[in-house]
Amino acid sequence: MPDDLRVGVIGVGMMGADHAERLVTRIAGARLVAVSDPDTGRAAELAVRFDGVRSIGNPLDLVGDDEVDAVLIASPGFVHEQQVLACIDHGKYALCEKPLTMDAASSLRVVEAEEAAGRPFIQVGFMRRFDPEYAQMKSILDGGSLGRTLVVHNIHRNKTVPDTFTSEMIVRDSLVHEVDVCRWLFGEEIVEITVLAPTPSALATEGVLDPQIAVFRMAGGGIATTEVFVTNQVGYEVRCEAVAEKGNATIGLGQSVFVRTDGHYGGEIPDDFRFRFGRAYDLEVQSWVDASRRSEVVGPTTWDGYAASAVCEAGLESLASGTPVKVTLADRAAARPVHSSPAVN
Ligand code: ISE
Repeated sequence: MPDDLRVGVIGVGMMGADHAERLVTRIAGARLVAVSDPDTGRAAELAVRFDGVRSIGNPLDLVGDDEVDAVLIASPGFVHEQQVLACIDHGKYALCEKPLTMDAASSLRVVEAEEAAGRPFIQVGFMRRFDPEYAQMKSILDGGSLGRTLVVHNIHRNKTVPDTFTSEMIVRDSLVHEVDVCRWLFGEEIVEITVLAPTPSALATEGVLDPQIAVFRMAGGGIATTEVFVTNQVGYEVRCEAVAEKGNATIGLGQSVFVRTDGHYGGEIPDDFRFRFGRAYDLEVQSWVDASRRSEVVGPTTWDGYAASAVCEAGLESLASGTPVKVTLADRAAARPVHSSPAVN
């Protein structure tokens, strides 16, 4: 293995700051060397907390910096395309938070840029694949003892989201996780999506369709349902049940320590994804660092990011029309196995 991977983080809001801290405190073989954020005060504040970390104003300068070997992109989705393309241009490995980009056409440009470069550089941050519970479920389903998977039911609830979170973001930023989970669990593409919205919660921001219910039809005939409810008030709840011919598997029941006290019994519900998926993020980033040091890319690919963007784009069309919308992928689909990335236990 070469020396430590020198990592720059672009975007140090909630998720980027969490990743920066993770790189410094929990990841082996990596060194955080630079951060960049449009809020330069926020970047500078984070940089001074750790030794040897520079704050670089322009994210593209961070990508091109000679002392940065690899880039973790945790900026908002609408700037991903430019930043990811810059990484490919400079031949630098990147872990890009979901969504890969904002629509299918721009995600396909990223796939094509990697193809033109002759090898992959980008891992997409679909971290549920690294969550030990999801990974175990995947290996049980792939093991075949339950027979063929017929149906998957997902629940994805956030306690609250910022007032700026729109109906479209519920599809592109939240539902996109289940889009990837279902492609990965079934090992097939999604060929049709319907997104329906019941009467919104009175606690949702005015005009925002929350909750939403999505139905995916899989290429092999399976069906998946997902409830996304981003202002559910209770806490962060992500569950998944796969129903197969001879049994079913459920994850996300949150059955950790069960306490009885003061007339109540039960466990804790985490407030947000940083806690529920903390271990998954650690495993994801460690796996990215290890692979980058070996000059490899593992985990979700740009094709996975592209397919998810295409499904979400069709999902937005369905949300507007209330009718099912077919998903059409570029011709390369045949050449790409859906679960090209290994399950990580
Ligand atoms: C956020 O961006 C995430 O990725 C979380 O996992 C998801 O639960 C949340 O709804 C998104 O806003």
